[in-house]
This record gives sequence, C-alpha cells and structure tokens, in this order.
Amino acid sequence: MSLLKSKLEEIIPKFREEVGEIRKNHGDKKLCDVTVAQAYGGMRGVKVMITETSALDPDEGIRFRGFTIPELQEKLPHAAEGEEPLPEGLFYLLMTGELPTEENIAEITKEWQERGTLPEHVYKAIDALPKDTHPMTQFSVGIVAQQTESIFAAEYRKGINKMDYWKPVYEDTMNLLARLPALAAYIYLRSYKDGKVIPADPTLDWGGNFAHMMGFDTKMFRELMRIYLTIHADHEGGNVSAHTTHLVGSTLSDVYYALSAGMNGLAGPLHGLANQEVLRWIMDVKDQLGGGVPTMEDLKKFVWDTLASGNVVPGYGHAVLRKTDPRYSAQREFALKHMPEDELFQVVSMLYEVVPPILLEQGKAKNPWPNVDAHSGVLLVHNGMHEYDFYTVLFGVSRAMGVLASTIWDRAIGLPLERPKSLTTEYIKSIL
Ligand code: HAX
Repeated sequence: MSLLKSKLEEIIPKFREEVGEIRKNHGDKKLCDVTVAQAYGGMRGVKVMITETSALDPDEGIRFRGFTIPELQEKLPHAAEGEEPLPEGLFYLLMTGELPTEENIAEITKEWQERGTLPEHVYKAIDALPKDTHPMTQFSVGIVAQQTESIFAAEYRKGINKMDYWKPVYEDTMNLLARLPALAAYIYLRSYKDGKVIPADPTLDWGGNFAHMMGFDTKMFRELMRIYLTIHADHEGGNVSAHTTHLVGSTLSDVYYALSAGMNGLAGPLHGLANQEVLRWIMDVKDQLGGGVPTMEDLKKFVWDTLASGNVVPGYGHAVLRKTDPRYSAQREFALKHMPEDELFQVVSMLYEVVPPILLEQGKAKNPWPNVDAHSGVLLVHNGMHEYDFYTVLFGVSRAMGVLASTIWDRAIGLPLERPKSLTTEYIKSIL
C-alpha cells in the first residue's frame, strides 16, 4: 500500500472518533444565527459546513491545513530545476494535514504517472462534441464520461460497509487526478492545435508533465504550472465549485459525477470563468485604445464605463475576502521575477492602482481588491498560451485536488446527505 494511503488508514479512525465525540457531546452548541438578509443574500457568512482541507480568513486569505501560500512556497518540496512548490506536495498536505517528504511526493508523482492513461472512450465522447464547444463543457463531459471506471460505484453495488466508503473514493480520486492533465491537454490540443495527443514524459512531475502534454516545454511554463496548480487547489468549502462537489458527493454519487458538477459551477463568470473574462476585458481595453500600454486616465474611464454599462469589473471583489488575495500576490511575484517588462503585466499593475479607488467611490462592492483571477491570464499569455477560453480548465485541474481531498474526508468521517431547509417569502412575511 502507498505511504499516502497507509497514512490515511492510520489517521482516519482517530479523527473519526474525535468528530464522533464532538457531535455527541457538543451537538447543541450554536455556531451562528441566520438573518433574513443572509437567506436572501446567498448565505454569506452562514456557518453550516465542515471542510477540513483549508480555511479562509477575510483579511489574511487562504490557509491550506494551517499554512499560508508564502509558507508553503518555502516549505513544500520543488522540482530539481526550479523553486516553485510541487502540487503533489500540496495534495499530500491537504489529504493528511502534514507536510510531505521528498519520498511522499516522488511516490504520488509515480502513482499518477502509472494511473494517468485516459480511457479510449473518453476521447470519443469529447470528439462527439463540436470543436468550438467551450473547453469547460468538454472538460465536464470528459470527467463524467470516466464514470464507467468508478470503483466506488462498483463497490457500493456489491454492498461495501459504510466505514470503508473512503477507500474506493480514494482510488477513484487518485485515478481521476492522474488523468486530468491528459484530459485537459487533449481538450487544448483539439480545440486550438492539430488534435494530436502528446505522450506523457515519465521523467516529469505532474505539473511539468501537464505543461509538456499541452505542448509547452519551457522551464518557465513548467514552473508556472507548478505554482498555478498549487495555489488554485482549495479555498475552503463554501465556494461554488467546492460546495457543489461536496453537495453532489453527499448523495454518494461517485467523484466523477461530483467533480463534473463542481466544474459546471466553476464555469460561471462570477467564479472560475472570471480568469478568461479578465483577459477578454484587458484585450478590449487595448483594442479600444489602439494597442500599447494605456494611460491611467484611459484605464479609469474604461473601468467607469464598465460599471456604467451594468457589468462587473472581472477579477475584483470577493464573497469572503476583504483584502488583496494572496493568490494574486503570489502570481504578481512570479511576474516581477520572470517578466517585469511585459506589457500586459504593466496593465494589470496599473489596474491594481486604478480599480480599488473606483470601486470604493462607487460604494457597492464590499471588497474592492483583486482576486486570484485578476492575474493568472497575463502569466499564461506571456508564456504563449493566448487562448483565454481555456484558462478555467487549468483552474479546474487544480481545484480538483482540493475538492476531491475533501470528498475523501467527507466519506471518512461519515458526513450525511446535505439537505438544508428552504423557506418561502410567504413564510418570511409571516414572521415579520
Ligand atoms: N465590479 C462591479 N461591481 C461589483 C464587483 C466588481 N468587481 N464586485 C462586487 N460588485 C457589486 C455586486 O455586483 C453587488 O452589486 P448589486 O448590489 O447591484 O447586486 C455589490 O457590489 C455587492 O456585492 P458584494 O457583496 O461585494 O460581492 P458578492 O459577495 O455578492 O459577490 C463576487 C462576489 C466575486 C461575485 C463579485 O465581487 C464579482 O462579481 N466580482 C467580479 C467577478 C469575479 O472576479 N469573480 C471571481 C471571484 C473569485 C473566484 O471565485 N474565483 O474563482
């Protein structure tokens, strides 16, 4: 058995017992009151879910199992050629709560290489779609088409004991994560290149190999994928992609159904699709202003025009965060290190100065600061990936690690079917 699975075998029973005790002895303790505004307002701040893998502080940003992004950049092992953390290391941390050793990482890399072949019928399912189908639609179809492979579904049919659910969910997760780079790379090559599969390079790590399979063989692109896949993985449990995966998984749908559903949520412009919208919006600015780097005055006018036309400024604002997203800052550091002169990076930096005061002056957005999606596109364009409709698929490959690690823990601690209570406006009127 792998080091990762045996570690889970060791820690799950103890944690399950601890959760059982908490539920038994402290089940009546109140977490929060819910207001009418919260019920109509998308449940902001309502504390009603358990997610172990990460926690989001409005001011500080994300902590993965207690570690900030700068801490992980320092503590997680990196590839021999670079300095960015390996996403396999983050996955080990999300799964176990402990920092991985080099050996732990090497084992996951090898296991994902061995499990990484996409079943033939998945290519056929994708090929049945028109080539110009949005990459996120192809991604969702490609994930759910693999449901034929679900070990959990087969074990459930045989009558597996509830205590053991997490084990086939673990196997499904490892297979799915191993194959996502091949799936995403195929969607990229099919949508924008000649559609010929680029075979995996067994000498590379998960992120480096993903870059290679999409046809990007520079060290900078491999490093970009490593940091990108690490920082997008998890953002506690209430965001739409995580919450949807959790909700669908709570019915004991297998991870193929659950992740595909989560990815459909990520594909919304208020969530993960914002990364493509940011690039589209910046390109519009450049087009309308005749190319080159616009002036601050030009940018201010463009932001006000966007607001006046009833649209949001993509990449700014957040449902929880109230300061600059540390995932934005990590990407800014990458740009400062590798591409400080890049023209689009200069526009992104200028927007950082221009947008927050305007959103504050407009007085609607609770958070005027940039989120993760404000920065990722320019790093990709600089490295030769111009097809911005594809960007959310990269986000999805990363997000899968967080939401699937959580799904394993959901089954490990026996979380039940999720079923909150809804109310009618008639009822609300009756209690006023
Ligand atoms: N531009 C213009 N208006 C904005 C805004 C922005 N960037 N952010 C918020 N607002 C507006 C809202 O639309 C809302 O207006 P109404 O009262 O007219 O409905 C008002 O300000 C209050 O919103 P809020 O409470 O500050 O924000 P929400 O929690 O409702 O929404 C969003 C959070 C991220 C959806 C929002 O900030 C937004 O639309 N941002 C732009 C899209 C974006 O970047 N999304 C990606 C977020 C990060 C993420 O999930 N990545 O995957």
